[in-house]
Amino acid sequence: MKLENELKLILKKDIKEATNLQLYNAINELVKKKAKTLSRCEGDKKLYYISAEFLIGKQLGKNLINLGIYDDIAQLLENNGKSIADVEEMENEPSLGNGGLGRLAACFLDSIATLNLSGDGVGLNYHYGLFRQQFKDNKQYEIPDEWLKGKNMLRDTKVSFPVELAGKTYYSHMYDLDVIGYHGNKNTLHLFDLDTVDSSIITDSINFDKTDIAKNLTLFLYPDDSDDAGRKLRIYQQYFMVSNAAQLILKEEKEKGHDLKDLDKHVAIQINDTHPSMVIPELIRLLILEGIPMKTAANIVSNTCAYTNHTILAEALEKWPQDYLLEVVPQLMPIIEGLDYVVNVAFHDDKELSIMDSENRVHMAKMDMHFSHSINGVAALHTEILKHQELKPFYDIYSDKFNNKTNGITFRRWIMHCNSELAHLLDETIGNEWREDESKLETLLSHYDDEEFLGKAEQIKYNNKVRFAKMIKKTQNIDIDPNSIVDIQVKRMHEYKRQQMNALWLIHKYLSIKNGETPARPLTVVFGGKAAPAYYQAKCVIHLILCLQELINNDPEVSKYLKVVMIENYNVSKSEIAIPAADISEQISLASKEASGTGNMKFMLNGALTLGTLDGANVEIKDLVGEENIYTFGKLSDDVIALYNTSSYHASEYYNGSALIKEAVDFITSKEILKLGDKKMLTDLQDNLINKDWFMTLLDLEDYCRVKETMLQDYENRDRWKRKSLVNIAKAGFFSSDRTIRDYNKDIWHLNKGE
Ligand code: 26Q
Repeated sequence: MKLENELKLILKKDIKEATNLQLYNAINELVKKKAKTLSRCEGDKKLYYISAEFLIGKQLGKNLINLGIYDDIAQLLENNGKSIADVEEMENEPSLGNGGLGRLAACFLDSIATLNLSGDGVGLNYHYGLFRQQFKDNKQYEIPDEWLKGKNMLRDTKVSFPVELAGKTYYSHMYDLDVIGYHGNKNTLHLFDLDTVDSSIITDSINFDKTDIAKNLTLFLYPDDSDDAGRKLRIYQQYFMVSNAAQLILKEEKEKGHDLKDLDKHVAIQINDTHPSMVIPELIRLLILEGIPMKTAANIVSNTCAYTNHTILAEALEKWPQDYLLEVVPQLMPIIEGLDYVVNVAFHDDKELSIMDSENRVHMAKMDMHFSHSINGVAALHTEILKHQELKPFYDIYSDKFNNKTNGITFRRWIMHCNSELAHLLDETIGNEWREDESKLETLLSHYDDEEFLGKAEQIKYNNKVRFAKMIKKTQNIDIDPNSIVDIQVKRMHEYKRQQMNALWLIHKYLSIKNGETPARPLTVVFGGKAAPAYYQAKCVIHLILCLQELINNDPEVSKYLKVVMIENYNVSKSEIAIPAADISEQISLASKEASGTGNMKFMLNGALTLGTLDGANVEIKDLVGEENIYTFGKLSDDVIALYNTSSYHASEYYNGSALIKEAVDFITSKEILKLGDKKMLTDLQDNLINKDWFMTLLDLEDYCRVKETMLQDYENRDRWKRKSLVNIAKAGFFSSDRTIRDYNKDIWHLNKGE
C-alpha cells in the first residue's frame, strides 16, 4: 500500500485536516506496524547491554530514517502543508540519561541492530528522566520532567520477576521498546519498572520521600554526573535493574533449551560502568540456586561478563558500604564476601586488589575486573591511563583482559537526521555508500579543491545557523547573527570540562572589545549543559555565564561583535540543532580527565573544527585530521598527572603571574557583574579559581586564549577554513559507532561463530 494511504487509514482523516499531535500519533502507529513485520536480529550468541542510562532522545525521526521512509514521509507532509520537524516536536523527550555514558548506550543499540547483531539493552523505566533545567535570576532551577505522560512507545509485556529488596519481595514489570536497525532487523530495549511507583510523593521540585521504596524505586533518574550521591536508593535501583536482567537472561536461556553451564557460550553481558556491577554476584547466586557449585558459577559468569570503564575521576568509582548492602541486598553479601576471599587467597591479601577495603566498603570496579573477562577504556589515551596509572595493579595481573574501544556515534542521528542537507550533499558528491559503510566518507578528500562542494557546504552551514538562531529566538528571545562565527561548548557542567575557562576567555574578549579591539566578524559564543543539583561549583559557573550573557548582550557597544547564549535545558533534541550550526567545537577538558568525549565526534562529523586539549578522543581526532586541521593547546596528560602526583600546581602563582589571567578572574566580582548576580556565588567561584582550582583552569588559560585568537583569525581565510572543515568530515568515519560495535564484537562478544 502507498505510504499516503497507510497513513490516512490510521489517521481516519485527511493529512491537511490533522493536528501535529494527531500526525505524530499516527506516524508512530505506522512505525510500530512496520516494526512488527521486521525479523529479530539472530546470532549464535546474544548480547545483553546492561546500563542504568539509555539517553535515547526522540525516537520518531530516527525510526523513520532506519525504516528508510523519512524523506517520503517528510515530502508527504510538506505536500499537505505540514512539516515533519513540527510533527517530531510533539514527542516527549525521553531523557533517561545524564550525558555521555547514557547517550553512548543509545548509539550502541542503534549500531548493534544495524549490524544485525543479536543484542538487547536492559535498564530502568524512570518515570521522570533527567530534570528540566530552567533559568531564573541567572541561576539553574530543576523541574521534574515527566516524559511518560501522554502516549509513548513502550510496549507493556506483562513479564514480571520477583526481586527481593531489604527482605521484601517486589514484582517488576517489563516494558519493551523496539530498536530498529538501519535498513535492517530489530532488537529490544527492556526497561524494568514497579507498578506501585507513585509521583504523589514528590514534595517540591525534584525532592521526594527517599525511604518509600515501593513508591520511589523507578521514579527518578539520579541527576548525578560523577558525584557519588552515596544514597541507598541508588543501590536499590541498581539491584532491581540487575536482578531483573539476570532473571530475564536465565529465563531466555532456559526457553532456548540451553544448559546454564554453557551460559558463556550463548550469552555476552556488557556492564556499562559500575552501575550494573551487582549483576556478577546476582548471576552467581542464581546459578548456585540452580545447583551449580560456587566456583564453577563464578567461572561461567566471569567468562560471560565484560566491563567498560568510563571515567578516572576517583569520586565516580562506586564504593558501597557493606552495611548498606547488608540492609538492601543481604542475599548478595555472602557471594561478594566469597569472591573477596578468593581474591585475597590468590593475591596474598594484597589490599590494592581486594574487593573490600579496610573501611568495609565494596569496590564495584575491582569486583568487575576480577570477575569479568574484559576490561575496556573508551579512547586510546584513556585506556593507556587506566593501564599505567589508575588501574595499574590490575593491568599487572590481568594484562590480557585490558583493551581499548574508542567510542563512536551513530551517523543515523548525528548526520542523517540532524543535518539531512549535508547528508544529501555527500550523496550527491561521493555517492551514498557512506551511509552503510562509514569508511567511504574518506573519498570526500578527493573533493578538496572542489569549489562547488565547498560552496554548497558553506551554504548548508549558514542554513543550519539560521535554524539554530530561530530556535534560540523562539525559546530564549535572544537574537543571534547567522553571519557570525558560531563557537559552541555543550556538555554536562563539570569543573574538569572547564566551562569556566571559556567564561574567563569571554571576559577577556569583552574587555578587549571595550578597549577598542573590535573583531573582524561577529562572534556567537554558545554554552549549554546541566549541573547536578547538588554540585555547587558547577552551578556557580552557570551563574557566571548567565551574568555574562546578560551583561554582554545588553551592551550596545559590544553586542554588535559578541553575543552569548547559554542554551536552557540542553538535551538531545537541542543538540541536534546546535551541533550542525557550529564552526568551533570546544573540547577543553583538563588533559587526562575526559575519558573520551563523544560531542567532539558529532561536531567533527558536522564540519566544525575542534579547539581542544590533547585529551580523550581529541587525541585520535588530531591523529586523523593532522595538526593543520585542528587547534590544540594546553598541557599534556603526562604533565598534568605529574602535577597531581607532586602536588605542585598552585593556581595563585598563575593568577599573580599574568596580567591577562588576573584581569579576567578579578572581573568575576566587578561591579558590572555584581549588579547582575549573587555575590556569594561569584565570590566563591573566584576564590576557588585562585586558591584551589582542582582542575587547573589557570594553567591553560593563556595558551587557550592565544590559540583561540589564531583560530578566529584563520576563519577569515575562508578557502582554507572550508578545506579544513572538509577534512574533518572526511575523516570522521572512524568515529561511527558501527565501527566501535564491530570492534566490541570482534574482540569481546563474538556473537557469531567464525567472526
Ligand atoms: C555515580 C554514583 C552515584 C550516582 C551517579 C553516578 C554516575 C552517574 C553517571 C556516575 C557517572 C555517570 C556518567 C558518566 C559519564 O557519562 N561518563 C562519560 O562517558 C562517555 C562515554 O564513554 C565519555 O565519552 C565521557 O568522556 C565520560 O565522561
